[in-house]
Amino acid sequence: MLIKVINPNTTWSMTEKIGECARSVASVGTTIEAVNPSMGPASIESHYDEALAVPGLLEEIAKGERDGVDGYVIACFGDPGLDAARELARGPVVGIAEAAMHTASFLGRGFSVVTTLGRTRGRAWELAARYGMSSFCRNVRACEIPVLELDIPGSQARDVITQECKRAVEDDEAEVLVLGCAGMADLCSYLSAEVGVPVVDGVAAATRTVESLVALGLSTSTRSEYAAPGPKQYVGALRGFTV
Ligand code: 2AL
Repeated sequence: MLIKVINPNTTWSMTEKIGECARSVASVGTTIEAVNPSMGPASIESHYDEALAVPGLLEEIAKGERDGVDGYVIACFGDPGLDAARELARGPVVGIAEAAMHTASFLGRGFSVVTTLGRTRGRAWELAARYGMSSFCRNVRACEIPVLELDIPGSQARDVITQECKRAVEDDEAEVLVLGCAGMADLCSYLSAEVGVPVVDGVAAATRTVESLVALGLSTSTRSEYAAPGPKQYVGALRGFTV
């Protein structure tokens, strides 16, 4: 089975970390191809970043279709381009926020999301509502750590995130924690041991979810909304996206 894990930002060190995490949970016999787009923002921390990350992400989905990929993970907590990716791909496509939130809902009555910048909290709340997770999501907490700081050796990021996770358990009465950024994937077991509640990393959860769907022979319905987009001309810088 070939699963393509797409980091929609263009920072290769983060892509490597995400790939290692996905490989560490994948079954024997599953190949993980971890990639990032060749164009787009270095990190995704605003609606602007998110919008401009999507064309490069869709280019990777289109390439994956030519390469016979069985399923895809979108490894950014805003789940950018998820609906569009589902229209292009034959196999299942799962975002890390949706996989993490659904997984957390199996493990306790309420979870808190611990994320990077405060300005991304609105998107996380919006996704919780979209995925039917509003009654499980107790809070979305920000550490005010920029995404790329997670990759700097010796930064205070791990300590700040640990403290925020402890506050989530105390103040929100969260029974489960959800990591709000793909760049936090490597902190999952450390945080779980430190804080004493299950901590869900979306990269691992989405990788296993895609694996399960493929193994079950299940893929996105093409019945209506997720049917392949109709033929249309795209012009200017987007002319390569004409279908
Ligand atoms: C993210 C993420 O997962 N990757 C990225 O570039 N930005 N999300 C976030 N909330 O910071």
